[in-house]
Amino acid sequence: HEFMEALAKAREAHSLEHQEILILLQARGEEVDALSRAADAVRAKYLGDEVHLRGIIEFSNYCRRNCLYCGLRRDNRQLRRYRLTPGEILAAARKAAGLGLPTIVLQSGEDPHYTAPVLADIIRRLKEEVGVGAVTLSVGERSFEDYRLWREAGADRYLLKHETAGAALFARLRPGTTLQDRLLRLKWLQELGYQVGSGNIVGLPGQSLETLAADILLLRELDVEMAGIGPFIPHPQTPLAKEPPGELELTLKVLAVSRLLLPRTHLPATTALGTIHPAGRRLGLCFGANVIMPDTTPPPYRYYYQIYPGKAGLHEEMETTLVSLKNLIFSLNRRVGSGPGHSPKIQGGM
Ligand code: MET
Repeated sequence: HEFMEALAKAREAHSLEHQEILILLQARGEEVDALSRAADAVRAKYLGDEVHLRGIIEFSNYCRRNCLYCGLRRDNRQLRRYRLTPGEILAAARKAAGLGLPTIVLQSGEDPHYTAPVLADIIRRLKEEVGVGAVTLSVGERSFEDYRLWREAGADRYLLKHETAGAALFARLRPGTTLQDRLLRLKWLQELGYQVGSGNIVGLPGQSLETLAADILLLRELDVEMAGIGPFIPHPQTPLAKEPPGELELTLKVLAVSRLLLPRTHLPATTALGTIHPAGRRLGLCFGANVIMPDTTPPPYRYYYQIYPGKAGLHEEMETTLVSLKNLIFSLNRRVGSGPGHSPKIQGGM
């Protein structure tokens, strides 16, 4: 009863109090189905049936950070490190474009080796030489000047997940960094005119449902254009190796509530979701997601980009992955997005 009231309010007003979010996150059995149906209806109403594909190029797994949950952390001496040259990055983007992926995400660990001008030059060439429809950056915390230079070079979007809205948990899991600093950067990126993506990890050790409700409210407050929501997956070469992974159902509930409260925000069915369960991505698309980000990092590097182990589709050819993703999209009576798939929230967006 309480549940149905909160769900109806979310579906109609796209606004909930912390307490009401908690009620939805505690959905069980048929309530979970009702949550999925509501999120799917809001997705269809505001974003239509297009599922946007974004090719992700993971161009370096060097990282100066030491995040407890991440396999790329600097104390992981067992990981083979790599960096793609600008030429390799451009070649990977050309291949992605040839396979029909209109936009590219450049992601890496926090690797100061790529100075701001070097990355700016790559961005410029991606737009001018390769003709990439939109370039998204996801290279972590840098200076305002760096972000400005990249924006001027033609970068359109920036992904910087807030990871967790629990400030104490954040500081514990990301030594030497603070939530406040991360949020400041999200503000800078918005000021610079990026389409900004954030997001959070579900099932982190020490996280509560209250923290997850705060995550969703923070995404809403930030009014992000994108939000990546995926389960925690323990990596064997990290201090969190023995912790249990985030649960599929809880991740789906966080995704669905986010869709209800952020009706026009792009939400990916994350690779992490597809990694903890074989139907994870399909379920994500049924719980409000409208984006998929296939890995377009060339082998063998892709294998070494181990944020978490067992990444879905790791050993497949890109062609094979795309065929199965398109089949998945068609099987849900959805369509593959055409064009750059800009946020409907920005001018000139669809
Ligand atoms: N290092 C970047 C960040 O923290 C990209 C994702 S983490 C591998 O946002």
